[in-house]
Amino acid sequence: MSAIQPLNLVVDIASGRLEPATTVVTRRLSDMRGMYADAAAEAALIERDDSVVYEVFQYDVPEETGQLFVCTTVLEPGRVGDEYFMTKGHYHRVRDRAEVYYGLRGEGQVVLMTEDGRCSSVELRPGVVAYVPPCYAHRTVNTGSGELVFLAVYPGDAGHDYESIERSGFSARVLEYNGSPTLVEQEPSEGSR
Ligand code: M6P
Ligand code: ZN
Repeated sequence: MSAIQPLNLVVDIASGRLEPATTVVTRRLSDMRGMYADAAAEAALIERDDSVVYEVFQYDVPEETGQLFVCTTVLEPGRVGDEYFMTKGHYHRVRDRAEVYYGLRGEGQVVLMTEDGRCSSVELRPGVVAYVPPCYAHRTVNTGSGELVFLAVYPGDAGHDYESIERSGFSARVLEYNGSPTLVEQEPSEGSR
């Protein structure tokens, strides 16, 4: 790829799209099979309409130290059983690469997990920055009734490690509990499916 020249990127808050975006990723429920706790509810929803859960609009840069990827994510509202719609989640392939999320519309949480499996969460809403420190797995959850839209910036050489999450999951999930989003620890057996 040729060197990136200085440029402006524009976020359309209404649609959540980043312009220009050179990569657009669309993930449906069927692309996330096995990630939600309630397998029966997940299968039923996929059977019914296999809805889009989220889209990512990214401006690609060379995958090199010193570069920064910029992208927006539009995460739809919804639930699989009691569990709110969420992103797949990942570690960075180069573990010690951090990331910043900036909330633009809607409400949600970023679930963070250390490599030894300790989970916590931080808020995401308009005007709020969520800081993902080096070495943490991260997943975004939409706990609101409208779309969750946020901007993310992360190092060009970070990469995505989805396999570790597909193998072991997150050790906590955000579930609706008595009407409120609650971070619930999972049994180790479930986390290590
Ligand atoms: C954020 C960033 C992206 C990521 C996207 C969706 O925008 O962290 O790098 O791709 O969320 O998350 P995931 O890749 O885990 O599906
Ligand atoms: Zn990341």
